[in-house]
Amino acid sequence: MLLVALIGAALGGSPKITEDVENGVEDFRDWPLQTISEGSRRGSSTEQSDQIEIFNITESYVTQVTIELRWLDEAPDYSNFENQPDEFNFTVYTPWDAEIGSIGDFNAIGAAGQIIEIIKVPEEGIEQSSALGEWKINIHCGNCGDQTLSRPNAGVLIIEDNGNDWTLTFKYEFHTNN
Ligand SMILES: [Ca+2]
Ligand SMILES: [Ca+2]
Repeated sequence: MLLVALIGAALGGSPKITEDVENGVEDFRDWPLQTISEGSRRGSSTEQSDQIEIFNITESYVTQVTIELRWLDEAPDYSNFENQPDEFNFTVYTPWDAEIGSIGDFNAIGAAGQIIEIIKVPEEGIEQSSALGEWKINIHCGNCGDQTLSRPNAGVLIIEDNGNDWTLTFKYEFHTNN
C-alpha cells in the first residue's frame, strides 16, 4: 500500500489509479452514479396506526436512499368547514440493522404534507454493498384533525377525520459501470 502511494507520488499521478491498474480491477468509486426509483406506492392509514411497507434493493454500491411520504387531507364536506391537519412520520429499518426515524409533521390546512428522508450509506457500507436487501418502512399516522366550522362562535360541531391516504416513494443512488 505504501509502495503504491510512493509510486503514485513519484509519477505525479493519482495513487488510486496506480493501485487500480496494479490490481487489474476497476474501482467502483470511478463508476458514474445512477438513480433508480422504485416508483410510488399508495396506501391509506387510520388515525394512530402503523403500517409496514417493504422495498428491496438489488444493486451493489448504493450510496444513498431517498424516501418521501406525501399526503393530502380530504376536502371539507361543506364550505363552512375546514379540515384540521393530519400527522405522519415514518421509521426506516435498513438491511444493516440501523433504525432511522423521520421527523413528524402535520400538513397545512388545504395543502399537502410531505416528509423527505435522505439516508446516506456509511463509506464502508458502500464498499460492502450493505444496502442490498430489504428496507422496511413503518408509516405512522398520528393525530388526524377533524373538520371544524371555520366561522368563529359557531359552536363545537365537528365532522370526524379518521385517517388519510398517502403516497410513498423510494429511490436510491448507486455506482454502476453498466
Ligand atoms: Ca384532517
Ligand atoms: Ca384526513
